Amino acid sequence: MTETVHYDREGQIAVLTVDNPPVNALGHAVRRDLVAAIDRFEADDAEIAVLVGSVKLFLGGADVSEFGKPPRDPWLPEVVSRIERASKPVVAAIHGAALGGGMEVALGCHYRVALEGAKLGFPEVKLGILPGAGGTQRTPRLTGTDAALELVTTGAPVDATRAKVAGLVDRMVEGDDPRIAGLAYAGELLEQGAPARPVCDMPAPEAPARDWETWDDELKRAYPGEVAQQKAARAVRAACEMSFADGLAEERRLFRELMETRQREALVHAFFLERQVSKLPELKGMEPRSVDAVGIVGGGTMGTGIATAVLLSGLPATLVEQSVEAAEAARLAVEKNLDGAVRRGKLSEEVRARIDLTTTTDYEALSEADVVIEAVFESMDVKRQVFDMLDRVMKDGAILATNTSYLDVNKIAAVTRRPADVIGLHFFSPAHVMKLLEVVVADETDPEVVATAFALAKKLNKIAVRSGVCDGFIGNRLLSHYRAAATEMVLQGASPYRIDAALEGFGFAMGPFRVADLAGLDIGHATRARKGPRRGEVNPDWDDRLNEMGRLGRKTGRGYYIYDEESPKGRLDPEVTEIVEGVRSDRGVRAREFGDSEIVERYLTAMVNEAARVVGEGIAKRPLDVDAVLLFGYGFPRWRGGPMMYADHVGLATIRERVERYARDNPDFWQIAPLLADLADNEKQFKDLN
Ligand code: 3H9
Repeated sequence: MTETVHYDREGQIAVLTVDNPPVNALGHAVRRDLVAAIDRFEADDAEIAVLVGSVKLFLGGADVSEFGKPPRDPWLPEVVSRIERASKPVVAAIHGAALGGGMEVALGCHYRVALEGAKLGFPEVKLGILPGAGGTQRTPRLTGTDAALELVTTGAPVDATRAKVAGLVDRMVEGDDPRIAGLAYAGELLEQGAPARPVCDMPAPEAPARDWETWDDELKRAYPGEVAQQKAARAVRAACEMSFADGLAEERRLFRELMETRQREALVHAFFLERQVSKLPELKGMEPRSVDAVGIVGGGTMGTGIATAVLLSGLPATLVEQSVEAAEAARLAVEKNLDGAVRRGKLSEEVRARIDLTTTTDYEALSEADVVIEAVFESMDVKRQVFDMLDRVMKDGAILATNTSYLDVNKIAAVTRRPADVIGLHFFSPAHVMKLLEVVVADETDPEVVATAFALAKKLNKIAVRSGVCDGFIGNRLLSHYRAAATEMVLQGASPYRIDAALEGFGFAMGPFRVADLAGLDIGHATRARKGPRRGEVNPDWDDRLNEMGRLGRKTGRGYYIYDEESPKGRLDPEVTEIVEGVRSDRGVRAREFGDSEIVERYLTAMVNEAARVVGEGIAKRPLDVDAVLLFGYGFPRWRGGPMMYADHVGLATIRERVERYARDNPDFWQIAPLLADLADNEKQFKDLN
């Protein structure tokens, strides 16, 4: 049995060091060893103890991988109480981070010192739960109720300085060694004869300055559909209105309720899939190539967004444009993005002053780049010309990437003498903000190049998902399919506004027609012109009509919605309703009613069915890759875990039955994906394929 908490002495001070890499999660062994270490401290003649973390942080919280499994004693609340009940004082010395259960352990200690730069907080709500080891009871006793509500309901950590101001820690010190900081503070406390000081004995907190109803209303508004935030607030309320022991029991009850929810399951799935997407069997043991300089070709919205993302990661970037004017315009666009990053607090003024984009019209300037990302006009001819040029100037071993959103990467690779070094890197706009990056692996792409793309994505702070080559890759292929399902519903009688509202009610950031307005109706128009309607797809004549009228969406102030000063976020347009009704009557369609649940079901069923095809064809390696694409690039609600998890929750037999039912009206469009049929037949789930 390995020991996860080491015990040693410095004079009269006992030092308890938690050592459970990589993040000192409070799994069963650590909980057990913490109790043993406190027992030893009590039996020892040491007069005070310091608790520190050995890895890069103090404690990362409960071990999330234990969620949903049978609990094992001792539970974290008992561990925290055991520390708190120690007869001699215990000091927490926090560096790096104290999160969730980790922060709760710190609150069980009698004194807290945090090192500059440490992050402290309660991310539990982001996992669909609430602090379940006394965090909702002890925090308000230290910080007051409003600050505690802010901490536990947003899940956002605060830095050591703010933690000190809020009263979450007693001290904030400079330095980088928590042991030294802890020993110094403990030495002082010893000299003062400071006693154990349990937070549970402190007076119950007052009601919040903003009353409970206001808090409740605000949480409902800020987190529509989610339950954890409101329950976390109820637990804090219990701290104000009950004894400490009863408050703890109430916290436990609410915690257990949340543990049983699908939201919790979905959010934990999202937490792990952020990390699992980059763990591909084909990359095991593969060393990525080193990337010290990045080139970008094309200074439009995508190119400048990508250049911004590269610069924000600390890598130098060189951007090639066709003319001096275009290069200058690109430089200005990147500067604007960087200034925006400073305003949003993503970049310090000091670092901002040091970074600068190199722009040029000369491809030779890319000859030393390790990776070049092409982001020129979406045309095979233009892309092939660019790749021909890149093939001539780039050094051996450099990676040639295309940001195409649907073109065949194999055909682009084929113009070069080095197809093994060619890959797709599909960024989403705005590229310096959006988390998702589709890594499109062509037939001849070298696995080392794939590994480098994943390493670069990490450096750029992106979530990379592997996709095979097909029209639209994973994300846009699904999008065009579920958009088609929405179009079919409009033709049959649902208004675009009703569809948007129903899907936003489900939790999507935006409904499909709002998204179309944002992207520009000309984009959808061009895509349809290129591909023509696919099996069973309704051609949305009204879209073409709006397009002809110059109503291209947000950028022209009118699309499906009207955007003006009065309604910057868009308001309904009766003219659109008229146009749609005109199309229905031209086609002899008698409109029928659609309820919200039918809208949501049809839309998601189309998404799931096409996703099953994408997985079945090997375009996505695993269902979780699809979930990641939809969560991080297409506004799917995180607390629902993604379309594949949604399908597993609904049941694949039900999804199949829906497809069969819809197929009665439109059998071409609603063809069941073989993988979906197969899983439903065998009573399996998508998650079995992860
Ligand atoms: C809680 O505490 C509930 C209590 O209130 C109540 C209890 C009764 N568990 O992110 P990284 C893994 S809820 C298990 O790349 P970084 C992670 O999967 C918990 N595993 O590192 C990855 O594994 P792999 C509240 C965890 O340096 C590896 O560690 N706490 C956990 O970029 C490295 O992770 C949180 O929500 C965990 N808690 O960031 C904190 N955390 O190598 C969640 C990480 O196999 N964690 N792993 O892919 C984080 O925010 C970041 O991981 C952290 C480090 C900031 C700590």
